[in-house]
Amino acid sequence: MEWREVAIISLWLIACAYSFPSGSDPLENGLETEARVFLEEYDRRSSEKCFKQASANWNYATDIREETEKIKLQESLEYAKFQKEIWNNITTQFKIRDNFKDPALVRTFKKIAIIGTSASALPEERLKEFQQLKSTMAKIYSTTKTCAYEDATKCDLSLDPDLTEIMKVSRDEQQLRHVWKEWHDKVGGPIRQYYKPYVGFSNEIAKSNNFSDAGAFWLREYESETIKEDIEQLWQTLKPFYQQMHAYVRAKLRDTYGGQITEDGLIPAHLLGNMWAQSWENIYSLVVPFPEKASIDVTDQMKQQGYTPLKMFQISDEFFTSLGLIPMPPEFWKESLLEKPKDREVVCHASAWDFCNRKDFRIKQCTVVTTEDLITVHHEMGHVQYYLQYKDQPMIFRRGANPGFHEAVGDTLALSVITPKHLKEIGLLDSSTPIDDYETSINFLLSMALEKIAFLPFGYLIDKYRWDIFDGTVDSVEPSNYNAHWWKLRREYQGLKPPVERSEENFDAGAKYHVPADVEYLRYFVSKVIQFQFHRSLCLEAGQYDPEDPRKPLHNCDIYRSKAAGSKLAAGLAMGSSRPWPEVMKVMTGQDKMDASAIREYFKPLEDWLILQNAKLAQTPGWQKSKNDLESDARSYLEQVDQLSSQKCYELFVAEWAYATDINDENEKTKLSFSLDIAKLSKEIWQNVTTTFPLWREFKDPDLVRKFKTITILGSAALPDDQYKKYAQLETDMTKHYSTTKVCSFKNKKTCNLSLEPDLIKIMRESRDEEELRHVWTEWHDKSGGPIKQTYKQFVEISNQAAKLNNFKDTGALWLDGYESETFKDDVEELWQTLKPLYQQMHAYVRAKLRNVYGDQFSDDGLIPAHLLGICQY
Ligand code: KAW
Ligand code: ZN
Repeated sequence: MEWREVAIISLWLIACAYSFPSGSDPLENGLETEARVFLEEYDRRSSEKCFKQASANWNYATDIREETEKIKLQESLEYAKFQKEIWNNITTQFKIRDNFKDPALVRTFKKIAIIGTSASALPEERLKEFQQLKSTMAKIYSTTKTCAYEDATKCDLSLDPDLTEIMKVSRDEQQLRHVWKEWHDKVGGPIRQYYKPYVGFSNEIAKSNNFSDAGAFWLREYESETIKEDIEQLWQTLKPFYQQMHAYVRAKLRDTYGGQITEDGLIPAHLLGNMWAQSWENIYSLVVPFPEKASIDVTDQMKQQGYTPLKMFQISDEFFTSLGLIPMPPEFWKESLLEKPKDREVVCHASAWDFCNRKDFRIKQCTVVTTEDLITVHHEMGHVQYYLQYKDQPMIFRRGANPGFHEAVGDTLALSVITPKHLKEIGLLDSSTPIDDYETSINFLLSMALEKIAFLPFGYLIDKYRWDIFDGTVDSVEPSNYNAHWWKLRREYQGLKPPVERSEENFDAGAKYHVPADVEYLRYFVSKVIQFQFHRSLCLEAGQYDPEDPRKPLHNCDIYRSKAAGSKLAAGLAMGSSRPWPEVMKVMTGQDKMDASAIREYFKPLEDWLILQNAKLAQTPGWQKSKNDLESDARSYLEQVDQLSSQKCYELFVAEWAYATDINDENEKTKLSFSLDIAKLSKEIWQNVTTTFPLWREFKDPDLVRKFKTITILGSAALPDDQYKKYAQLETDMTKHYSTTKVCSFKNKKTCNLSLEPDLIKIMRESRDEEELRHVWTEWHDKSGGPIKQTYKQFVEISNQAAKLNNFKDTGALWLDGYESETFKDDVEELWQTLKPLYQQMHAYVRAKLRNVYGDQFSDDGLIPAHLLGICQY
């Protein structure tokens, strides 16, 4: 992108008319006056340097050769030297630049300083290495050829136009798969080795500018602290609509590709009419809602009418000027490259150029006569229109209000151009075709959504991916999972899967232009949202849209020939980046925020139709998560559960403690209600787990599986609420009875207030009076055990019922499960058998000794009466 930065930095001077406005404040600090003089000189020099560099870049991009590459690299180093020099001057001469009174001056210096720091971040040798690295990646992308499906020896197919065309028109799954694989293997693969060093260089430069990494450095252009959150929120608002589209398209693709669409709900990435599955308008014919009604694919018409690339640009220019906007200057028509030359290699990916001399603006595009390219032509023309509108700004402000604005200009106009109404007007749609009926509108809106809505997750994930690489998230997980992470995001956001097996030999992100070309991509996501805000505002201005009038819906609006709309647009564009973007947006739309309401409104009839249609076709929007994603979701779910249940557990224990230390009705009630609460919570968790993570047993992380095992064994909480209540009451009744049973004294039969602890225990321990011991033993067993026999029976029944709900045969089996061993019962038996002889020796010895004390109590059977052993319970 260095040439564009050049374009932005230069040209500030040349004529006083557009030089930096001099301060009118007579008290202005002398340094500020000096600063203005400095800036004028800077502007003059930088525009010259920019022109030189842009020319060298152009010569390379329109004729890829070693020689042109060498010159391009030399010029970019020259330019960096100049930036370094400026940086040194600024830091020595204008140390207090942040305290200038004129805020425009402060803004200017801030922007120049960043460019300067970037150039100074690396010593010349390393900068050269970095530039070479980028050039190599971009060259691989632009010059790679692939082999044909029908003929493995024919290996001269380029992306533009060959592969793009096949991806667009072929419905042969094998051929599509072949083309997809060829491109991704042959471009992504070789780029992979350069990408890591590229990331290192990029981060180094970002850090020298006090940004945490290159991702944060890119985001600075949006001048907002909350940009990441704002984007995420926009995506969340639009995601349900995307998922409806995805479900509908998936169902339709099944009709064509049958078995390719599998249970997991993911769409294979080669079936969507585009190499990156980034927009899907090329499969319109496979998914058209009302085939008998009109469609806006006017490619055939264009061909029939003998359209050429030049004609497409003229049509676009005419639309711009119809709004009172600036026509393309003669230099544009003379110097632009609008078709792919046959005699040399060029960078075919479209771009729009500013040569920083206020005269020379060009487009380079390997234009093909299709509807899709007609839109791209408008897109590129939008960039040039922006250049023309802000050409009188100081160089440093000759930039989009933010990168998304630059991408949105041409697209905004194209929203009018592509309406059936406009296509009729320019003779691309037969004037007798009915277009005002519901079915035609749905056809039209679906074709638009295939371009705009399908694009959204792609527009978001490319930079999400690179943010994760720049900030180390990706490398820190595993040494090298660049490609796995790419497919993780492709799956998560777009609901796609690779058509063939991928590995870490591949680098599929590298097969998308902007990755090797080092172009930030969030701009296109932003553009897709804000172009509808611009469209709505311009349509209101043109009187073409009325929210109250159903005959004037937003999607039918065509601003053609509206000077009012044109001047509103121009007012915003002419500001360049001289003010923060919310101010510019305010000028253009009256709003100062990005907002999805316009795009939602535009597509509202289609969204409603899709919801209904999916319901009819029994299509559930969404797709299966990958095991890894499920595992990390599961992990965070468990963390939540842990927090919640430790809180609940604490409350229950407080209540149980209160009850155990003061048995009364009130405390009993509280305790029971807390335990019911916990049982309900456990059940809810169990239900969530079984619906959200039904396959938790297959998780890779054994720790996670263990945790799930624990929380999915509910114990008594598995009982239905009323049964659980009964169970808890029975348990409380029994333990209460045990704890509160009183018995009568042996010595004084009328005293009946002896408790187990300490009274009975003491007697059992200390008394040697056989009759007293027998009395106490009998009293305790009769009074504590006897009355709960019925309760216990019920308790056994209900607790077995709970065990069964947990898939155990009875409560005993559930208890044993806690020992996590299949052989536990046998193991215990074996232990017992080992210890039994010792026990029997003890028994015989104690029996002999006891016989000395209680002689007549012992009979021949060898048994010891249970009340003579000192402890009550035996
Ligand atoms: C798209 C955009 C509009 C309409 C349909 C579309 N389909 C897909 C996209 C997004 C994206 C893509 O192809 O993935 N579109 C482009 O890349 C169009 C090319 C560009 O005009 O955006 C071009 C890209 C570029 C950037 C930097 C160096 C080289 C090429 N951007 C510019 O020319 C440009 C001009 C002025 C300011 C900023 C960028
Ligand atoms: Zn663009």
